Amino acid sequence: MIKLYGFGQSRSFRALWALEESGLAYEYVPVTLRTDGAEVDSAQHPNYLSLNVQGKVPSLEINGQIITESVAILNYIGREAPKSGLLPEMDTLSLARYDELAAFILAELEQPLWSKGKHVFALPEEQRIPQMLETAKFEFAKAVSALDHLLGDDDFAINNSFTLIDILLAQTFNWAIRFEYDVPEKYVRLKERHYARPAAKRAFAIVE
Ligand SMILES: N[C@@H](CCC(=O)N[C@@H](CS)C(=O)NCC(=O)O)C(=O)O
Repeated sequence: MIKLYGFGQSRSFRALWALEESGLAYEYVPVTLRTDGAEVDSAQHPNYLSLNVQGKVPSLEINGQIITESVAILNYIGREAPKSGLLPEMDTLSLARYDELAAFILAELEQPLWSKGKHVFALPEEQRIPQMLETAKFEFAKAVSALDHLLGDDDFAINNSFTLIDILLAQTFNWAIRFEYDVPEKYVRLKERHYARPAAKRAFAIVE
């Protein structure tokens, strides 16, 4: 049995959505972030820290083995559910395009969003730098322009079918919208199109 540890619409939502798309059997275990480690559902509780030393989500437990990092978890789900098409059979070049987009979304597109999170609430107060917020907006706009060149005009990012990359993109733009970044209309529409999928709605109902 697969167990997903997650929190709300955080990065763990990517994995929850992918599990709903995959048809795999799983259990969802909600944890709370930045809460007192004495609370049993806290990601700072010793039980959770023994699974994920950083006290972060998502974590996926597979027969007692723990996998962290949302992209590794998504790829695991895609490989375990080949019929879902989430991670389709690809030639080497398409696979390189897939890896390129996954790396870009994590290293370039989400980083300015996480900068805001870190400098508004996640870092200890004495480590926060308020000026980072303007820099983060600037970096996000640059990443969005670069993404325009990486994506084609299709409804889906890869091979004109829904894959894990579409989950990554939609969840990251949802995050940007919630954090009040300037998101171009076409990416607002991308997010809305993919969040209208039945599996996304089911995942959303679990966390709301
Ligand atoms: N690179 C990791 C990042 C995981 C991460 O930072 N998760 C955030 C939630 S979106 C978290 O658990 N933060 C806990 C904290 O900051 O205390 C991934 O993609 O899974």
